[in-house]
Amino acid sequence: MNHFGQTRTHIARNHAFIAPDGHVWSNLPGWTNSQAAIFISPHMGAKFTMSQVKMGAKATGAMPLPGHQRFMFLIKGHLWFNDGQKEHRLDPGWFAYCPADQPHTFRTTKECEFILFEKPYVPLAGVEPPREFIFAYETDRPSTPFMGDQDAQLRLLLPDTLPFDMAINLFTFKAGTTLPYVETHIMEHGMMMLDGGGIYRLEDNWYPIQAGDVLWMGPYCPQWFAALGKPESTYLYYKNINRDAFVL
Ligand code: UGY
Ligand code: MN
Repeated sequence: MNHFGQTRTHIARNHAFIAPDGHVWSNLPGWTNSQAAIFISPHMGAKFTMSQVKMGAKATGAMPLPGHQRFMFLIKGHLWFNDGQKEHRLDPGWFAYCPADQPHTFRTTKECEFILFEKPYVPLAGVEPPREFIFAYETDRPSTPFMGDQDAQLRLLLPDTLPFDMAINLFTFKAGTTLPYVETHIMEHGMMMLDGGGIYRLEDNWYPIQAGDVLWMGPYCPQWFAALGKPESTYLYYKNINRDAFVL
């Protein structure tokens, strides 16, 4: 379908709404038979990257840059991930956390897709950085009501402890549920709507949002969400945490 110059995508100085109609896929250095759409990057002012990766059959991946950690969340197919000790099979809903500079490889037999976050690790004096890989399934993590609201359930996929400078969370809202207030905070977010949808407010813009849409919220971007029209809405999102404001 030709959209005659129309798109829902909107890139602002401190936030972005990225709809699937505009995705452009490109090769990743060192990877074979794989392509990525890099939604969020330092080129737009973010301090992390968020991409969707499609790996073809019999494809292989490469390490991130030195000092960079990585988080992979499977959305289609399956991936074989080797942490040097053993090979782990990751299916949709499974995720892998790779600490910075920990050697690993991964490969496919058939096609797969995942959401990839990468971030330079920010060391903290006196605290040992994470050294262990993490492999788990989303419901292996407990879900807790957000600020007491049973209809807004938050799942932290990574430990919220000082060695970790990033969080990746799943947030599930019953239809008609909202964030309790318009949040404005120093931390950034990169998020993808996985199920359902609603209305997302970013700064003074209001976006109808549905599964497959991606948002970047820069530092201090006022943000609010109302889930509409489906039994439940779930989004996956990144947040930088646990560091002094000057290096967060
Ligand atoms: O973790 C958060 O800041 C979360 N409540 N923000 C959001 O969902 N936009
Ligand atoms: Mn927030």
